[in-house]
Amino acid sequence: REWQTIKEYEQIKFEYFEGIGKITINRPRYYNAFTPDTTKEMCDAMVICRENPDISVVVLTGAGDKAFCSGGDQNVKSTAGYIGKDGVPRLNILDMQKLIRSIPKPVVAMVNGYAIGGGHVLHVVCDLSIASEKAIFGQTGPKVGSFDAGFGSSYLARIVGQKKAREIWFLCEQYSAAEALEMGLVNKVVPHEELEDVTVEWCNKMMQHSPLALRMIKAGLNAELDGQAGIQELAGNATMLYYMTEEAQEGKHAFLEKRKPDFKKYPKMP
Ligand code: 2NE
Repeated sequence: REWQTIKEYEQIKFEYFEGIGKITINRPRYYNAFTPDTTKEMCDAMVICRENPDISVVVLTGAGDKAFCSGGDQNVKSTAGYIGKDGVPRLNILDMQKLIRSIPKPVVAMVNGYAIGGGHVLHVVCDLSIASEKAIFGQTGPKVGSFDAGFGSSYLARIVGQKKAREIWFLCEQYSAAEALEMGLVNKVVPHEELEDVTVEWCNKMMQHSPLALRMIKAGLNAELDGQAGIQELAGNATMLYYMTEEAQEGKHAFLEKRKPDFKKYPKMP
């Protein structure tokens, strides 16, 4: 499979293959821990995935065979966040979480190794997680002086239940891929060497289906949990679909032609 580079970055790889945009955190030396600059690059690539009509599905993974992502890079953790090139402390991984959640396309975590701390949260917020048999999962926050009480807790609890989510955060244990599957934390576990093949197979299956239907399902599943921000997403999709109707076009045309709109001719469905 020949992945084509979409854009060059310093700390991630961003590639394309037959409808799939693949974002790979490329810091294997640090088990793919992210700095604010890594995250900035991931967000940039994610926005390109949202805007590019040739990309139907996004895959998120880590370089090498040790780690998917080990969370925030502890070397650059400061007193008010993680410090990047500009010297400003920030927690911009939350921006990436929001982008994963709101992009109207499926995002698949291809978990090739450790998914730990903020790296674990990243796979949690993806729509689907496919794990190598070698993958290991867990939160470490309370052990290393951090926590994610946002999606990393509430959405995790929606997935594995309140008791298990509290266990994961309070005990900071590590879980095998089999245990993750057992608790519904991942969708599938596959032999390490088959990870990309199976991920691409799943992407291909999704790409055979109606993108609008997948988009509406994602927005609807988000809306149930995300309060007004979730409703905004769902409503934005409804508006887009409404704009595609003749009825909505009539309103615009009438305004531009300086006449009264005639909405009577449009059907009122039961
Ligand atoms: C991932 C894990 C369990 C792997 O353990 P092991 O024993 O297999 O490898 P090792 O030797 O610990 O790691 C290999 C190299 O990667 C670096 C290590 O320092 C080590 O480097 P050297 O000693 O060879 O120089 N490395 C690994 N993770 C790193 C990290 N996060 N930052 C910088 N360097 C890292 C084990 O490495 C581990 O537990 N890693 C730390 C996981 C962690 O606590 N992450 C931060 C959680 S907080 C967070 O991510 C967060 C949040 O909670 C809320 C919001 C935003 C972020």
